Parts: sequence; structure tokens; C-alpha cells
Amino acid sequence: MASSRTEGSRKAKAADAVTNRQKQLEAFTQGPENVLTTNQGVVLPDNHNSLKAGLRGPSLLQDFILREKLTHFDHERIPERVVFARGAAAHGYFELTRPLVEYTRADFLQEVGGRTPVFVRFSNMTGARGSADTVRDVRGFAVKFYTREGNYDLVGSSMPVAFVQDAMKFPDLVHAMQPEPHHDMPQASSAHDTFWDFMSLMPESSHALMWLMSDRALPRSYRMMDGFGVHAFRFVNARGQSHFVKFHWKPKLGKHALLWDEAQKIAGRDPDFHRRDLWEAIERGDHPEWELGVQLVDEDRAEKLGFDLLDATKLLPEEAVPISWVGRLVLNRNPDNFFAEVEQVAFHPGNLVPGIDFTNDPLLQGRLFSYTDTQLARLGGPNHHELPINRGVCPVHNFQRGGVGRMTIPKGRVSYEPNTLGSGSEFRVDGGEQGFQTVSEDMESPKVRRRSPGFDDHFSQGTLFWNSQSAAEKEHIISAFQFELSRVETPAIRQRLVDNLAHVDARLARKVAEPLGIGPPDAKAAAGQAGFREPKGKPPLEAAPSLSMEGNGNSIQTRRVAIVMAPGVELGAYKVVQQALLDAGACTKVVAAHLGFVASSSGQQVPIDHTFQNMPSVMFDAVLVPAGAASAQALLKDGDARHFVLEAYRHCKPLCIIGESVEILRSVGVALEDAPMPAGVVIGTNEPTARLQMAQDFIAAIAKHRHWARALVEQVPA
Ligand code: HDE
Repeated sequence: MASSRTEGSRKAKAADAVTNRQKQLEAFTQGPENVLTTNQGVVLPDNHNSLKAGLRGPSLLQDFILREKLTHFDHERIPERVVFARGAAAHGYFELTRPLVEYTRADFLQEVGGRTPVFVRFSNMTGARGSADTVRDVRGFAVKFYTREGNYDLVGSSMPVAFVQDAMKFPDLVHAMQPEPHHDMPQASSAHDTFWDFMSLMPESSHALMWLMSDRALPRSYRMMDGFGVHAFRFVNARGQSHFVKFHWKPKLGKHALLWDEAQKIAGRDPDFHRRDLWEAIERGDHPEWELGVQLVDEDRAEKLGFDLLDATKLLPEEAVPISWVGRLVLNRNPDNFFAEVEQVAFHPGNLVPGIDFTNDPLLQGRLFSYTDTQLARLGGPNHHELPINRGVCPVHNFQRGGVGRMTIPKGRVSYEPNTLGSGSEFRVDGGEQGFQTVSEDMESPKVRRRSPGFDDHFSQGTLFWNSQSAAEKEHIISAFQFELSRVETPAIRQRLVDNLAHVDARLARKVAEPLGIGPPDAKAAAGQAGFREPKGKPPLEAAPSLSMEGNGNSIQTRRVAIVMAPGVELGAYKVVQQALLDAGACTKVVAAHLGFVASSSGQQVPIDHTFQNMPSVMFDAVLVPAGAASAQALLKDGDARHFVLEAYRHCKPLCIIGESVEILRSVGVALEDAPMPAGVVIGTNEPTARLQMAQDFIAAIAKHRHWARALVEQVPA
């Protein structure tokens, strides 16, 4: 009885933390009003006409209403983020499922069931604010935890490794990757000379490059993407003992990717694809969820990993150190205002709480400086922590004062410490056990501007990643390199890059080189380059299956299924399949040549959600084509309809084709009667006894996401 009471009060407390944060934000929100005022609160008489000298005369300078409106408008923009400018975000909570008392004293990681409000921003690293969502890129995964001990920011990404080892190289990386300075092209793309020039001269980037060329760089959705803290951090417990920790976010819906051709087409058809996907899922009540995992490593173990934990170009395979899953992240509320929340949120890897500390990773160390500095430029001054989205939920008090946009009004005459005039007795903050305690570390060494020899191995983890990919994933990586390098105009850069790649894997380098009009890879030539370090010894693991995305996830929840039809469609079987899809959590949309209704073979009017033009097949995960002789004939004659189905085939998406509609596939020589059925294609009949099985087969095919091994894809025109 007592324990259920404790449980009840714990849940109430957890819910309170989240509600209180929401209330805190609501204090700053404003709803629509039926009156307009100036910023001073004076009611406007007219919002259509400026003040003029006569009906056809010039506008008057004294029109303070017009001037205020235009001045504010002129200043609407703030500088976009230097990197990770394009993004979307949501509110939610983090709930602890396993206490971490043994490892950290962080308050929000102590009590199972405790809920901490969060704001999470996903982003693209390379493109500008207005660039397309689905380009090949690293995604940012930044989480702000509003804990009772202060804000903790885990500013991570969708890939577990960085491109460079030292902060000194980050601006060069970003300059090489972003549009070239002379003509500001290309936008949000690494497929150009400066990026590959830099990559070919930076062997330390070869591991991250493998990730960037892999399916990981083309997520189907933010909701289906891993997150990583990337650097090693430290957990510190109440006794001051510390462990290295690596953070992981695992999506509940599994991790899934788009195909390159699809990603490019979506970039044109719906540049807001990921942003919209996140927004709509939350509006529907399909709240995205991730598990938080930690890999804990003590100092002794860290010595024996075979690589340096402080090197952010290396990952710690879960096959070497298992991940403990300790909590869940749920996003359940869209922002009220994009600018006020998503644009103004200011993350910082140095926003730590007691119990979590950073390490000497030289990339992380540079970040600790960079984020405050960039927020000063972006948000205009040192008081950005007072913006509603950045405010903590615990009391904030210090003697910093003034600055642009100061919002709090500190009372009294004292703005220094120590003092006696504040409360009447001596106030001094001078050491002690309270608050944030930095991990103590012995430091006595000469100043050096050099890399640690422990960072020398630049290739073995790229090889580990390559060895861990499925055959289809390897093919995607090869094509990605080929595509990107084919866009490089300088042959010497292509050559240098494939020479380097030979140190990751000889076959990979050979395959990549084939269509590039350059010589075969020459590993020896690469080894002669400045900055090149010979790999030392063999990596401890040959392959780490966890690095592959193949066979990931088994749910069809929130998957978008198109139902393609024309007049004369037969309802029987498709209704059964549609209901089964809805029951399993998928979303179905009917697509036809026109909006309005389509008459079925029995004369029923079926409402249409989209047209082939306004919602092409790249916007869906799977396609269902119901039976009906007249419908199938009409679809066959409609180029847009055929393209819709064939493109989905080509993109290896699950298809369920019923009855006569199979002719759409047969018209291009696939799914022929005597040939084996292509992977992920379910051909059904209108036969009542077969309907449920057909639905089950289709659901199983959708749960597999994509059928990369599908035959005859190249011969389908789409
Ligand atoms: Fe960042 N990074 N970064 N970074 N980063 C920024 O801060 C920087 C790095 C990451 O949603 C900037 O507020 C340096 C690694 C994310 O608002 C800037 C270095 C990783 C976001 C900055 C790094 C990241 C940023 C730009 C090398 C993966 C977006 C605007 C020393 C773990 C956060 C801003 C958001 C943003 C600097 C390296 C992730 C300029 C100097 C590695 C997710 O301060």
C-alpha cells in the first residue's frame, strides 16, 4: 500500500516537472487578439493605410505607426547558425528507466520514473536555413534537458564519429563542405571539388566519410534515426569517482534510410519533408520515442580499447562495450512559434550539471569555447539564457549584470561577492562541496601543439564500418562515392581520394574508381602524403553487426501507404488490406488522377486524398493497388499513375498489387507469371479467403522497410 502511494506521488512529481516547464513557457505566449496595437500598446485605428499629406500625397515621417512596423520588419532576421542552420524541433520529456546512482550524481539520472522536460532540435549540418531536408548530410541531434540542477545539453549527431580530431580543423572542414566562396555553390551538398580536395588530404576523416557515403546520411525520418553524443564524456558519482561515458539514442521505430534517387527527388517535391514528418507525427499523437543508452568505461578499460577514447573520429562498438539502456525520450508537443523557440534555442556542450563532465577530447574542448561565442553573434548579446526557450527551471542567481536585452530585474544594491550588504551577514562562495565539482585530474606536462600518437590510426575503423555493412549497403556506399567524385572536376582529387580509400578496403577503392576515368587506386601513393599515418596493428574487431541498418525494426507504425486507384476500382480486398494496415498503425492515403471522388465497380464513391502530381510516390513508404478491370486499364493508360507505381518498385518499396492491376508491373517485364516474385512484392487476388493472408504478407513486407535485393530494378523506367 505504502509503496503504491510512493509510486503515485513519484508519478505525480514527474508529471509536475513537465507541466511546470510548460506553464513557464506559457507565461510568455500570446494568443490571437481582435485588436492591434503598437509595441507601446496604443490601439491602431487602421492597419491598411499610411499617414499621407493628402489622399495622393507623400507619406509623412511623423507616421510613428508605419515607422515602427517597418523598422521591426527590417530587423526580423538574425544570423543563421554557422553550421546546422536548417532544423526542426519539439518539446517532450526524458524519463529514467534505470537509476545511475552508482555512476553519476546528476539529479535527473537518480530516480526511476523521474521526468525531465526537454527540447530537442534536429538539423542538417551543411545546408543553409532554407535548404532541403533530405540531402546527404550529417544530422544534428541536440537535446536540452531542463533539470532541477540546471540545463544540461547533449549536443550530438546522427553519426557517432566526427570528421576531424582537433577543433583547429573544424572551420576548414566546414568551409570545404559548404558552398564554394567564389560562386556560393552548391547548396547543401558535399559533391564538389573543395570538399573532396580537403577530404583527400585528411586521412583522419576517412571513417566519418564512410558514414557520410552510407545510408546513415539519408534518414527516412528524424523519428527513425539514431543519435550519438560522439565524444567521450564523464559521469561522476557522489563519491567523486568517474567513468567515461558514451551516449546513444535509439529510435523506437527502428532506423531507416531513403534511397539516394528518392532523397534527391523529395528535395525538390517537398524540401520540408523531415520537418513536416516530425510535425505531423506529433500533431497526430504519434509521439516519437528514443531510448537513451550509455556505454560506461573505467580508466583501466579505456587503456585497453585499442584506440584512444579522446579521439572523436573513433566509435566504441557495442560489441566491445555493451550499451545499457537507461531511459526514454518522448517528443509530444510541437513548438508554438518557430522563431521564438527553434531559432532562438541556444545549445552548448558546456551546459553541464553536477555529475556529468567533459573529457580532454581536443574537438570537444574547442566546442566549449565556440558555442557561447556563436550565440553572442547569433542572439545579439550575453543574455540569451533569459529567452524563454533557454531559461532553466531552477533558480538562477549571480552578479552578472547589464548587457543587451536583460530581462530580469535584480533588486538591491549588491552586485558583487563577497558582500555583507546583501543579506546583512557575510556572503561568500569560496570552495566547498556544493554545486558543480570539476573532476580532478593530475596535469603536469609541457605545452605542445601536436597530436597524441594514440590518434594516429586513421583507417581501421573505416574498415570496421565497411566490413559491418550488408551487401546492399556496400553497394549504396560505392554508388555514393562514385556519384560524389563524378561531380569533382579535378581528376587529381578523385585519384588522391581513391588512393586513400584503398587503405579502408581495396575492393571498395577499386569499385569506386571504375567509372571515374582515373587510374586504379594506389595505396602506396596515398601513404606518401603529408598527414598520412600507417595503420598500426589490426583493430580488435573484424566487424560489428550493430553498425549495419539492415533488418532493423519490425513495426509499420506511422508508415505512409498510398492506395492507387481509378474509376471501376473493386473495393472488397483492398478494404480488408487497408483496415489491417490501419490496425497495425500505418497511415493510408488514396491517390488518383483528380481530387474529389472515384466511383468503385459497385458504384460507391471513394474520397481521394491526393493526386499523382501533388503527392508523388517518393512521399510514401509503400503502395497498394486494388483490383478492378476498368481501374487497372485506366491506370495503365495514365503515365503519371504508371510512373507512381513503377517508381515505388524501383525504389524497392513494398508493393501489394491486386488482381488485374498487376499488368502495370508486367508492362515493363517484371512480376511475370512464371518468374519468381520480386522481393517485397505481394501479388493478391480479390478472392475473399486470401485477403487476410495478403494483408499479413504486405504488412511483413512494409516492416522490412525496403527490399534492396529486388530483381530487375534497373530495367524499370522511373
Ligand atoms: Fe557544433 N556548432 N561544432 N558540433 N553543433 C554549432 O553552434 C562547433 C561538432 C552540433 O540545434 C554552432 O549554436 C565547433 C560536433 C549540433 O542549435 C557552432 C566544433 C558535433 C549543432 C558550432 C563543432 C556538433 C551545432 C553553430 C568543433 C557532433 C546545432 C550554431 C570543435 C557531436 C545545435 C550554434 C542546434 C552547432 C561549433 C563540432 C554538433 C558554430 C567549433 C563534433 C547538433 O558554435
